[in-house]
Amino acid sequence: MTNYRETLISKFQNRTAKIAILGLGYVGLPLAAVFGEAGFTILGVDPDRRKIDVLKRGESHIQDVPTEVIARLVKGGKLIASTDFSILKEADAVSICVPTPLRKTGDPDMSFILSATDELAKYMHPGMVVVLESTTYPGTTREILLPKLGSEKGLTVGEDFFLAFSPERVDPGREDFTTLNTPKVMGGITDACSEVATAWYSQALQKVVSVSSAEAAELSKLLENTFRMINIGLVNELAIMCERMGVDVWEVIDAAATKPFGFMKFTPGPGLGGHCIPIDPLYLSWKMKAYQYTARFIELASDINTNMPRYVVNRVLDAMNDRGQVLKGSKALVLGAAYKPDIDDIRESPALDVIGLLMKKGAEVKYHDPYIPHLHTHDGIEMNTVPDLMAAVREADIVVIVTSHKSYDYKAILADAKLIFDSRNALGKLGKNHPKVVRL
Ligand code: SAJ
Repeated sequence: MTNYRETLISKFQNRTAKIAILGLGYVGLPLAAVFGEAGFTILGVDPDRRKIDVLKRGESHIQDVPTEVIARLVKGGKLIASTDFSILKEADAVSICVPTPLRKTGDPDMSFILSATDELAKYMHPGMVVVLESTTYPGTTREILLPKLGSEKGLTVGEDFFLAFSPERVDPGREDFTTLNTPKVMGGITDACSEVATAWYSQALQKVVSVSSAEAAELSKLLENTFRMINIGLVNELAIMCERMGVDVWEVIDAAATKPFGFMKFTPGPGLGGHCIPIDPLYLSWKMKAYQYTARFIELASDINTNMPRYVVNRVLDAMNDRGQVLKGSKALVLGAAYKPDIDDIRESPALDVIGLLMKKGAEVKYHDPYIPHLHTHDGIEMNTVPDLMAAVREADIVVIVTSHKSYDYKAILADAKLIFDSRNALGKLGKNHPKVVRL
């Protein structure tokens, strides 16, 4: 009777284990690079032919993975990239890093996990370890992956194969915390699963933290991002309350942030963007419905955050009205479309909502973003960034700062603009009590 636990652990220790990364996006490719640099042979699988063609040329399509790393791994035969899932039959270890978006209905879209698991199931063999990294609701690993990879294949988990969940903690563009040095939580279906998966990841990552179950690992990730979403909702509601009372919310938050313990600074804004924070918590509230429980904090915070674009546009209306101007027919310039500063990602960006709502109020809307050359609004309108920022600032009746990229010269913008609504306090002290500036 082969002891697959020992066999696998020794293969990880002597680097003879063949590692497959299923999904080569902003999570999978950095993970492939980290394991490749640790001396493993990597089988990179992704259905997107374009990604695979780029990798085969020894180039990287992910900003956090330098092309020279991919070139070195490909040239050394340590990274084999393919759209052909059948190479998984050679794998000893498989990490699944596929997207988990939401459907239009707000329910989890499990299609990527299901198709990846169904493909992998075709190539399952005794002596494999599988780790799911995609953020998902608690129970996914046990309820979906375990039957498809185990009992339906005649394999016994914890003996013939090993199955665990390990939440991704990749923050694209961040340089201080990377895949290599960010502590990694690992929770197995059985203790042996945790042990084998931890032994695997520990060969390359600096710190792996074992927890007692896959559910604990799945839920820890949702707590991390739900914590952020709820606290952002709190300061967004604080901004609404401060405006009612005529108090400067930015001053209030800065004052609270002087507390050296027991407080963590979050800042209000025009809404919640990105592919993690607005989405991950809804995986938890959705799952809780199966337990006849309403996750009220999540639903309330989600409601407040979702309403912020509309709140911002109403404040823009008020700012114009207070100056005897009408938004309808006016020229509005939205500054910053990416979902957060200094990146080129527009997924779920509140800028898309603000642009759409300004258009619905009859404004003539343009946008500028050095990272986002073009965009489609939720109503499918295609727009390109204005080519000449300062000309657009001078032409606009109101400039609406939505995302505060560092590259903007806010002093020059303030000098040339007629009126600015600053939803991010991008102008800082420049904008405080300035006749041309209204802040969230
Ligand atoms: N936001 C606010 N106020 C804040 C912080 C964020 O309005 O105080 C907005 C941002 O503008 C953005 C959205 O929330 O639209 C999300 O911002 P984020 O800073 O949470 O950035 P993300 O979405 O890139 O979150 C990722 C997450 N990383 C992972 O899931 C692995 C999150 O856990 C990280 O904490 C976050 O990066 C980070 O710290 O940069």
